[in-house]
Amino acid sequence: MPQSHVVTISRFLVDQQRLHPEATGAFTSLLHDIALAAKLISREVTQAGLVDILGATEEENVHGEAVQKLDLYANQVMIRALDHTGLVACMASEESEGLIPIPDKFDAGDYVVIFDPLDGSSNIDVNVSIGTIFSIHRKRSEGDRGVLEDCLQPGRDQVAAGYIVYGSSTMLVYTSGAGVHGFTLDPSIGEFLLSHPLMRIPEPPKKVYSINEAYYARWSRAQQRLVTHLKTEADFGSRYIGSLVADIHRTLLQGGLFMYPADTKSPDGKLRLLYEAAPMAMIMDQAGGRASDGHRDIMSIEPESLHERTPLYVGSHEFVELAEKFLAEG
Ligand code: FDP
Repeated sequence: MPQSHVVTISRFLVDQQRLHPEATGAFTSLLHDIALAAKLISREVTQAGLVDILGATEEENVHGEAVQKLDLYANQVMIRALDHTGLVACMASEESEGLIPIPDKFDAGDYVVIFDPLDGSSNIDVNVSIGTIFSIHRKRSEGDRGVLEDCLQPGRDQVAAGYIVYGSSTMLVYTSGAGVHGFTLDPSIGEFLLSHPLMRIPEPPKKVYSINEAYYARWSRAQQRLVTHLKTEADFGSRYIGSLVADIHRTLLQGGLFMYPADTKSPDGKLRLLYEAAPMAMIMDQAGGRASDGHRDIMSIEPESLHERTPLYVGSHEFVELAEKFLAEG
């Protein structure tokens, strides 16, 4: 069906900025820079099968996982898109152990950007959707440049969060606290076009749970009971891609419950609070859903370290509450 009008992400961001007369335009530019990085990463991801770029490098990231070449590329693209703009106070990334400072030769700004440049990277070689996740805070320390404490802020203090999913099409989904908006990349013109304004998790939701069920034996009794309940009594179906951005994107569009619980091997779960759980929590919250660590809201957790992990239960409000109820019963 022909569109009556086409809204590019640039146009949309400028229109949003106009709703806030006090805005300086810095935030609009920052999101614009992230959208540019997304296009560069998307180009490389879609060409990955064509060029000799696949396969792990010799290096390991700070979690001891094999780093794939595209991870390094995506990390560099994000850093280079943001470090020289004068908008960013400091950055942190899954691929870097410590804080990523803004080089002295560039001005620093007010925003702190934390990202996972290429999440789900074990899926690259098998052509499964992967993604970039970002979380934006305002610097709260006094100095000119950001410090670690600026990154260790709870999810509720995020000023924006989003992800890009590199799937059958590339989509950028973000919120700055006024709803969740999705843009699809039109590769023929190189523009993100508004395709999903004001996204809401469907009500009633699709009854789908998403978890790596192969870890069943490592779960707590309560977790085992929850999943048994969902499939035997509550009549749920199951979907698990094993790529967080893709699993969350499906959950946002259709409803359901995504879980990555604590288990005997990973007592704090596997997923990272600052650049996986917290940004997804803000998106879900803004879309009418919820995110929890099984006991408390992800948005309320005060982080203690950059790469801290958390169990994650995210998706439709009623399903996250159901999970919390089972876990509380022990
Ligand atoms: P990956 O290891 O491929 O990078 O946090 C990383 C992540 O993928 C998530 O994207 C995904 O949801 C999860 O790990 C999958 O973990 P399991 O293989 O343990 O299910």
